[in-house]
Amino acid sequence: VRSEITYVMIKPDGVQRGLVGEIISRFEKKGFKLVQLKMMKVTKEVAEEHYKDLKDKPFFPDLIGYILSGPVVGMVWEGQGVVWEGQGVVKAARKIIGATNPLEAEPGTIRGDLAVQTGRNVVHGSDSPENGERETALWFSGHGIVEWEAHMKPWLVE
Ligand code: DAT
Ligand code: MG
Repeated sequence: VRSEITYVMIKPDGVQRGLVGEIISRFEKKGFKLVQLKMMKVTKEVAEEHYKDLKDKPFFPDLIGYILSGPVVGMVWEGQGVVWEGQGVVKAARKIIGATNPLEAEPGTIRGDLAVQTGRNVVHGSDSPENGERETALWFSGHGIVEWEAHMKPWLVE
């Protein structure tokens, strides 16, 4: 079995505000391993599939409009032994991202530091290992991840 992965996406506001480097840098500096990365124009089909669990929510049309409003940067991160509260990179990445509502996100998190509104919360992170796999397959349409040997792991974990 392969390591747990999470799909992280810089939303159109993050791209337009010039936060791509800042956001990537936070995961990179934490010690996660980048295994996929792409800038892309989103299609309605992919956006709706990505957020299918929310399709009955009143904010769904606005959410899809937001995600379609400009290019996004999608990436996949592996945790390299990171475990937080018994779970891997998915949970740890969401800790770095912060609460859905940026006004409730702690300072030091991406949303807590860089965003002010739920409807412009700059970044997405998978909410389960299953969704990490599902979203990676969806956004990278079966291209999978790049297998490479990162040499930092023994410097991150005992
Ligand atoms: P998250 O992005 O933290 O995983 P989610 O999966 O519950 O949050 O919702 C996906 C996105 O939908 C979220 O980033 C912003 C939008 N959203 C969620 N709840 C909302 C609400 N109550 N009003 C407006 N937009 C909302
Ligand atoms: Mg979510």
